[in-house]
Amino acid sequence: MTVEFCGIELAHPIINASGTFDAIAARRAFGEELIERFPFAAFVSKTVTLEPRQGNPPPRLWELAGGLINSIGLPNKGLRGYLEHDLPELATLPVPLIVNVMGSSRDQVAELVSAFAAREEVAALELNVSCPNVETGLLMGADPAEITALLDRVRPLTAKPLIVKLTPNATDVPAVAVAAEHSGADAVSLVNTVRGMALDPRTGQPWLGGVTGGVSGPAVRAIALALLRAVAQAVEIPIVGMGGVGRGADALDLMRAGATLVAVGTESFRDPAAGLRVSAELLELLANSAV
Ligand code: RRO
Repeated sequence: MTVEFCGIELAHPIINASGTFDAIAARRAFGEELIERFPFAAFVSKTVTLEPRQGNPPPRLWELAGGLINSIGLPNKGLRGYLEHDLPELATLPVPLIVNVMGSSRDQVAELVSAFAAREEVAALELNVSCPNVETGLLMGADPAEITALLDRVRPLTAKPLIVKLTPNATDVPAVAVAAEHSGADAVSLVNTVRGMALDPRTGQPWLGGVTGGVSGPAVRAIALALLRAVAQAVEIPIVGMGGVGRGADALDLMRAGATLVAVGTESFRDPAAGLRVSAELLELLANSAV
């Protein structure tokens, strides 16, 4: 079952959520077998920023009954390090590469978009305007006017598909999606994580080094489904749905609500091959149902 997404042909509708699957580390840990049977139809890389970042202080994760709270804080090698070390290796993956970028100003995002516009290894760009763990990212993606200003600035810089990743932590998520569509976004993806917090049971103080974090996993599935349906009713551009997908049935739900592609995130931490299982289950369900 091939799927067309923004002019890119994919073998099936299941991709990874940015930052939840490290293809380079997976290759080291599991060998070429994982690469030959790659779990996703496209690979979305972890967010790249202009300058290298250390990320947030530990602890960075809290496990919930229904998922995780993360406060990772975008550790990455920065644009130059990514181009030099990661891009050559990611370009050898057997699937199209989508690079996720984030800046704390329009100029920073513009510099990142321009740099990747020139790289033929990159099939599409995902603009992360929705990280819950950096104040500026949250503000950009919560305000339709800010999304319009951002797209007006970066849209002319590349012919590659631009996917805007939406936060659920906004008053009016469909309004942000409409602003993205009107300013030339090719697709939107949702949801990034839902802001949450955990206390250390021994001290009563915040557990995470970043104090608050982003909730993901089964705990957010119903939130993602409702927001996806609302966004699908507001825009015509394709949607990448994500939020607590662990089975083919979860992916089918998001597709029924309007998603063209579905991303697996937190489930890949438990099972790095989860994408393969979800896509096999989804294809079976699609074969047996009139969607
Ligand atoms: O790195 C993170 O803390 C992070 C990012 Br960039 C994001 O977009 N979503 C998230 O839950 N964590």
